[in-house]
Amino acid sequence: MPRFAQLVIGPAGSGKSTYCATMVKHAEAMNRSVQVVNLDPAAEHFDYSVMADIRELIQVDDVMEDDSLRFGPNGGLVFCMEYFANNFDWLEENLGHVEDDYILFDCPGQIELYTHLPVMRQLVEQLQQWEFRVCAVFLVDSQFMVETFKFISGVMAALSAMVSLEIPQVNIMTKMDLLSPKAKKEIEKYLDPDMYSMMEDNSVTIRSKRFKKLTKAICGVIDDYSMVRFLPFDRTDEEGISIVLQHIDFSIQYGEDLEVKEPRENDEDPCSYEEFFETQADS
Ligand SMILES: Nc1nc2c(ncn2[C@@H]2O[C@H](COP(=O)(O)OP(=O)(O)OP(=O)(O)O)[C@@H](O)[C@H]2O)c(=O)[nH]1
Ligand SMILES: [Mg+2]
Repeated sequence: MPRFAQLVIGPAGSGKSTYCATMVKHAEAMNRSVQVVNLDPAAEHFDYSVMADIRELIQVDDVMEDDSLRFGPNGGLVFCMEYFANNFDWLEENLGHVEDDYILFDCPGQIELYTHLPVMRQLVEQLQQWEFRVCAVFLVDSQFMVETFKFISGVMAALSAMVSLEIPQVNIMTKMDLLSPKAKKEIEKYLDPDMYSMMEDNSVTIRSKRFKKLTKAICGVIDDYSMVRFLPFDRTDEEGISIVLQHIDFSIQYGEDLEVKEPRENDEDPCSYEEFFETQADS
C-alpha cells in the first residue's frame, strides 16, 4: 500500500506553515487523518501538532552558536538540511510505517533548497523508497504576483522547483483573503494565464528591447509547455481549500480505491502521477 506526502515548499513567508495548519483542520473536518512533519530547523512556532520535528535532530541556533562552524542564519540552515540529509534514519524512525499515511512536510523557506541544492531531491528519493507518493506543493504569496514581471518571476521559481524535484507539482497563490477586490479581479488573469498576452502587457513597462525579447522568449516557453498554473488559496474559504486538496490528491492518486474524483474548476487536464512520468519519458 502506498503512503502519501505533500512537500510544502516556497519562498520565505509565503504561507507554508499556515497552509499546513489550515489543511490539517480542513482534513479533520472531513474525518481524514493528515499529519504534519516540521522540516524547518529555524521554525519558532506553528499552529499544528507535529508528528516529527526536525528541531529535535538539529536547530539553526545551535549551529550558529557553534564556534567551529561560525555560520550565519542562511548558511546555518543549509548546514542543518545537509545534516538532515545524512540522517534520514531519524526521519524513518519518527515516521514509522503506517499504510495509507498522509503526511505534509512543512519545509524551510530558503529558495536555494528547491533550485540547486540537492537536499530536497534526496528527501524525495528517500520518501519514494519508503513507498511514498510525493507531490510538491509550491506556494507563492499572491500579493507578490499582481504585476506581470513579478508573476513571471514567480513562475520561474515554480518551474525551477519542478525541474529540480521531478515530481508532480501543484502551484498555489496564497493569502488571497488579503487582496483587495480590485487586486482579486486583476489576479484572475494570472490564474489561467495566456503568457503571450501577458508579454504584450509587459511591453509598456519593459523599455529595453533586449529585455522585451527575453521576456517574450520566456513567455513563449512557458506557454508552449503549459506546465505552470496556479490555484488560489484562501484559508477562510473551505470550498477553495477542498479544490486545492482534490488537485493534490489526484496528482498522487490518493484514494484511488475510493470513489474517483476529478478536480473541479479551472482544470482541463491535471497531471496525474503516472501521466507526469509518461510525459517526462516522452519528452
Ligand atoms: N491573511 C492571511 N495571512 C496569512 C495567510 N497565510 C499566511 N499568512 C501570514 O503570513 C505570515 C507568514 O506565514 P507562514 O505560514 O509562517 O509562512 P511560511 O512560508 O511558513 O514562512 P517561513 O517558514 O518563515 O518561510 C504569517 O504572519 C501568517 O499569519 C493567509 O492565507 N491569509
Ligand atoms: Mg514556516
